[in-house]
Amino acid sequence: MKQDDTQPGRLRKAPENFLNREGIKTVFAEAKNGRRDFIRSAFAAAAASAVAPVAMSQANPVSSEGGDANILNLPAHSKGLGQPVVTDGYGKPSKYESNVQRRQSPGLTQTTQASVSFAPLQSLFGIVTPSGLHFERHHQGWWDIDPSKHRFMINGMVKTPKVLTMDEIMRLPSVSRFHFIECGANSATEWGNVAVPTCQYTHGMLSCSEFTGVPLITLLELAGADLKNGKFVLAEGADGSSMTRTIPMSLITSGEVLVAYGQNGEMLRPENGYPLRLVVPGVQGVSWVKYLRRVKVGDAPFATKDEAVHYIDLQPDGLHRQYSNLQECKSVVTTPSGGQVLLDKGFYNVSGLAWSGKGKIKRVDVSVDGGRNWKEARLESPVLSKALTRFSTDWVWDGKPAIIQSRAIDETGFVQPTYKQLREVRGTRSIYHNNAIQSWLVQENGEVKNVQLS
Ligand SMILES: Nc1nc2c(c(=O)[nH]1)N[C@H]1C(S)=C(S)[C@@H](COP(=O)(O)O)O[C@H]1N2
Ligand SMILES: [Mo]
Repeated sequence: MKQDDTQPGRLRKAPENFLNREGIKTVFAEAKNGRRDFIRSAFAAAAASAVAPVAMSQANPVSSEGGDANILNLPAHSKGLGQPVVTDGYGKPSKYESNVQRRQSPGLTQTTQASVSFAPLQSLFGIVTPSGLHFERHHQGWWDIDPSKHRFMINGMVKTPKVLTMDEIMRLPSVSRFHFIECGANSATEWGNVAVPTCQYTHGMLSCSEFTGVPLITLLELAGADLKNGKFVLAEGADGSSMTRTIPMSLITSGEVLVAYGQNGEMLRPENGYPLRLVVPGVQGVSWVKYLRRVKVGDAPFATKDEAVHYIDLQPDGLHRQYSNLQECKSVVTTPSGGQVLLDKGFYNVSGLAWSGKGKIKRVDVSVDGGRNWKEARLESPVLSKALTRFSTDWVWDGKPAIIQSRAIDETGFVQPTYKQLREVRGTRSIYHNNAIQSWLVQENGEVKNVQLS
């Protein structure tokens, strides 16, 4: 891929190239001016190039034959004394990585108190999101709560209501598990048509961490919860949004739901709910209540504001669907993706992420010709249930326009839908739960653009 002018040596073009007003205007204008026709004609002109497995050596990804002769001149860092150990605070990424940041979307109205930041998926490897790059969604801002003062209450249909301190919770047997969290509104801007340029904004309300905590069932049993008649649990946060969500008891008795304090080997970050958050694997982000202060056992769903008015799905017949908890099978190619620039023809490792709220990813197919031909991608291990799965495949770009897509299939056999299939069932005016196949157009000049095929 082309090097970013502002960052010598980088392989990826910085996403903020698309944050300037002109760039955003162009993307919107193109989307309006019948971009779909443009794509169709551009694509029809190009011979359909199928994905072919090719060994790296054959494809020769290194352009200049002999390489840089400067390799023989030792730089200062090979001859002098380096920096001493870092003992003055928390370790930080290289200054050359300062482009890799959470960002606010150019496709959303900006408020004075920003409430969503998107994870830079295009710059990440593997399946774990570094905690400082985890997306954020705050309904009423974030807090850094003093853990010594934080209390967690269990009440409702229980024998003995309890109020626990963090110390009391952290004495209990704990588990650590990798899970993805995806906001139900991820990809919401794309329901009507192309709206934002990069995968940071189309898919970046998605992250995956190793969470550590106590299974909620352990805490419910401590309080003597009525597990026979108690069919639902209300989870409540301690921030000003009074975030409250109903969790079905079946998810809790399976042992999957965690009252978590750990994230990627350390305590949760304040933005992500420090010191305590609910982890509800496979379920949309809003149910992962942060700053968790109370769970209440009940015998019916609670129909609170965040489940009666928000996070509901408008259907084509005008009715709303409530409690669409599970995040269905979905995937996205993160390299190459919108905003990146391919350096030249030749070999590229096409790589992306797949996930399903119903369990493990079984297979991911990749197409480079807009869905006419598909090839099964490699799944990187580990492939974990309700966690991100990394896939990749070999591709030799012939320099002609190409449309790159991925299609995930989970262990239940669910196949990720095309936009056409999704819109047939869900219409075009929905907000939440868009799991359609994403398309990236690689143009002849190497620039990659967000497009949709009708
Ligand atoms: N207490 C509380 N919990 C909350 C929220 C909130 O605003 N307050 N936002 C919810 C939403 S909508 C999402 S998508 C996730 C976001 O989690 P994150 O900020 O750790 O990425 O937290 C959920 N839990
Ligand atoms: Mo969300």
